[in-house]
Amino acid sequence: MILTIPSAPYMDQKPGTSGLRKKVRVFQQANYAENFVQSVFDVAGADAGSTLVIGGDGRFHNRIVIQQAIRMAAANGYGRVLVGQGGILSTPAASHVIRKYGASGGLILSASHNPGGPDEDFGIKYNTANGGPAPESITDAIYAQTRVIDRWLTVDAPDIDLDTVGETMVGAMAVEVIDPVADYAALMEELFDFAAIRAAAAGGFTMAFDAMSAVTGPYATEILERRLGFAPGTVRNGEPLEDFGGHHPDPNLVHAAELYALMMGPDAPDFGAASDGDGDRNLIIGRGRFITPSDSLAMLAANAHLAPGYADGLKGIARSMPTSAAADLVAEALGIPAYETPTGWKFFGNLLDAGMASICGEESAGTGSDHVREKDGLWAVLLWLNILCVRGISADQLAREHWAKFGRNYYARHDYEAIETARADALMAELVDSLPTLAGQTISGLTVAMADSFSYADPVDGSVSANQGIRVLFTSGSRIVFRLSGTGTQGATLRVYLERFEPADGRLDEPVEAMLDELIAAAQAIAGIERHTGRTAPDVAT
Ligand code: VG1
Ligand code: CO
Repeated sequence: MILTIPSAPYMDQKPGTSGLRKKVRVFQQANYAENFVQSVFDVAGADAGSTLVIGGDGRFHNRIVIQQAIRMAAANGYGRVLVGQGGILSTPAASHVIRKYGASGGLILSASHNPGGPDEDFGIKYNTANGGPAPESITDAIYAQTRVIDRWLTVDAPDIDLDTVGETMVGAMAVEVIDPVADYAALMEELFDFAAIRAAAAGGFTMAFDAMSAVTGPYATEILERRLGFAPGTVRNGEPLEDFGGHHPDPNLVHAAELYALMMGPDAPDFGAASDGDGDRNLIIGRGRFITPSDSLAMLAANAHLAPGYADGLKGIARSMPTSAAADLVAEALGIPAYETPTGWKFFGNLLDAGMASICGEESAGTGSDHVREKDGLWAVLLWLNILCVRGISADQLAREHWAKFGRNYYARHDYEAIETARADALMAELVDSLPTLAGQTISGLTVAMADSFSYADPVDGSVSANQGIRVLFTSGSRIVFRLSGTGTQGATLRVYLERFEPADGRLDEPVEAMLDELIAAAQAIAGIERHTGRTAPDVAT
């Protein structure tokens, strides 16, 4: 029997860069998660009997929302729910499961790289039938619905056993608990030269993978240790924990400091990598050589043909606007189009569906391809392994060779976290006001060539997304981008992206900070960061 539970709207359920993210305590309020899930179902309007995928990154509060969402799906007319065992599905695995089983969509319960636990973050994201994050037209409609919602639907049924693979009925709906790893691992075997990687591992090639006590542990253990033969212990922090062991599951140089120290030390294995809370990000560090995510995108694109899944070449390369232009140079050399989209994976979906791009990437450690419709952490690690093992060179050698051919885009991102929202808004408003007069000015020795607020017109459906970040381009080819984060749950986070290009015959192996000195000073001057926020240095530099 379907129960209609009266409810009242919460006015703060606007999805950000990647779904709705709030503190767990916010999600624990009566009807809070239910209102959002019901709004998703109301907007999705799935055909009766269709399939819904549900998975999460295993963080605190996951199981409670999963059980509730299953009952609500039954009441909303879904015919079947596929849910990962233990409530676990990495974001890319969920995307694959949606596509493989023809589901009408999926709920991914994750706050990704944000910390987890009773006092930390939780999140809900809706993906559509193509396996990708719902586009803005849908997230806007979901938000509108959350502001008027007055009821949610459920059935009277007990919790299901999430830990045992198999099928149960909830009302008239079938719920199938699936192995979260099997389908994904099979897809990776299709795309990559596992034999070459296996041979290298057997021949002494070593690696370390830090799963950061998040969702990728079971995937990495199955693929790297069992199928590819890397030594037991290659996967570190491989058990998903509800609070990620108290750490931020964000694979950058600050939060994956232990891996970085290992890779720069005397006992470094040949290759190091890490992934984030929900398994869609990747960190790549060769022995003695950190590869920025922007460079990683370019280097993977330049060598992707060495993997069986990409042997026919790439159709195009897409990157988010703040990501460095290194990938554009590869696209130009390959004679394929390059696309520049706003931040967030949802903007790549149309390009991938239309067959206009094969590989996409973001400076925030997200890389992926048309094999799914999400960024994919382990996919990037496996493509790196495939390339290195087939070519028999190190990550450091590959990077040097790449720069010697294409030049180097020195790059860093500076994050100023938990700024008072009003101050951050004032800083951005003042930046916007200064745009008409910035061009021609010389700041910290750098002359501004062009400054604007980035607006994107989707080449497939024509939809326009404005106000996607402030770009300041200098006559030297350097660039600064300013934007506010859309994934934080506390105050505002200002992101400052710094990029300086050195041509192939330029200074290719200098310390990054030193190369970006002038740009860092210019960013302070242009945005008045200290004046607005009182901060003289970022909280996180990656
Ligand atoms: C950040 C990154 C963005 C990424 C998003 C989701 O967004 O900058 O590139 O797509 O997180 O990543 P923002 O708005 O905070 O800058 V994840 O791994 O949360 O799914
Ligand atoms: Co993520």
